[in-house]
Amino acid sequence: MIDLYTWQTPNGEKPVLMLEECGLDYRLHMVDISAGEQKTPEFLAINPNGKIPALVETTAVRTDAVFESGATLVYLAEKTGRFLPPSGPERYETLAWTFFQAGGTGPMLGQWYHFEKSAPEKLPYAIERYRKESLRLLGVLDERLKDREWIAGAYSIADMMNFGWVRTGLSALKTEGAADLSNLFAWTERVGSRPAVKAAIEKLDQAKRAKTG
Ligand SMILES: N[C@@H](CCC(=O)N[C@@H](CS)C(=O)NCC(=O)O)C(=O)O
Repeated sequence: MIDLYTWQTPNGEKPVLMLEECGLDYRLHMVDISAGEQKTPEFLAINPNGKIPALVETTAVRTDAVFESGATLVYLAEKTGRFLPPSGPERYETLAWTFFQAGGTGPMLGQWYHFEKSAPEKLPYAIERYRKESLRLLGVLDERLKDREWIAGAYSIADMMNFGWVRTGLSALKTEGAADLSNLFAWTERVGSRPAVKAAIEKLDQAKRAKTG
C-alpha cells in the first residue's frame, strides 16, 4: 500500500496527479504545513528535510520511503512503467524538463512570493530579481510548447511536475492574457482538463477541508 504525505500546494499536488493518472490505490495523509506538522519527529523520519510531499510504500518484502516531489514521480513512473520512457534520449529529455521545475520555477517563484508578500522589509531589488527570473523561466517553457502538445513527447511526469507551479505563477505574477505566454496558457488548459488532474485537485481540496474544517 502507498501512503502519501502531502498538502494542497503546487509541490504537494504532483504525486496526487500521478497516482490518479495511474489509477493506483493510496492513502492520503494531510500534513498541515501551516501548523508545522512537517517538522514532527514522525514526519522527519520520512523526510529529513521536513517538507511535503513524501510517500511510503510497504510491500511484503520491503518498505520504500521517498521524498522530493520529483523523486516521488520517478518512483511511481518506474513502478508502473508509465509517464517516463524507460531509456534513451526521450527518458533524459523528460527528466531534464522534470528537474527544470525543481531547480527553476519552484525556487524562483518561491523567493519572489516571499519577498513580494511575506518579507518584513520591501526590497525592490530582490522582488524584481526573482520576478524577472520567474518570468524568464515561464518564457522558456512557453517557447518549448510553441509546437508541441506536451512538454516532452507524450504526456509525462514533466507535465505533472510543472503544472501546479505554472498555474500558480501565471496567476500570481498577473500575466493574464500575455501574448508571449499564450502557449503556456493553452497547455495549462490542456493539463487541467484531464480527468485525473480534476480528480486529484478535488481530492486534495476535500481532504484539506476535512482536516481544517
Ligand atoms: N524541492 C521540494 C520542495 C518541497 C517544498 O518546498 N514543500 C513545501 C510546500 S510546497 C513545504 O513543505 N513547506 C513547508 C516548510 O518549508 O516548512 C520538492 O519538490 O518536494
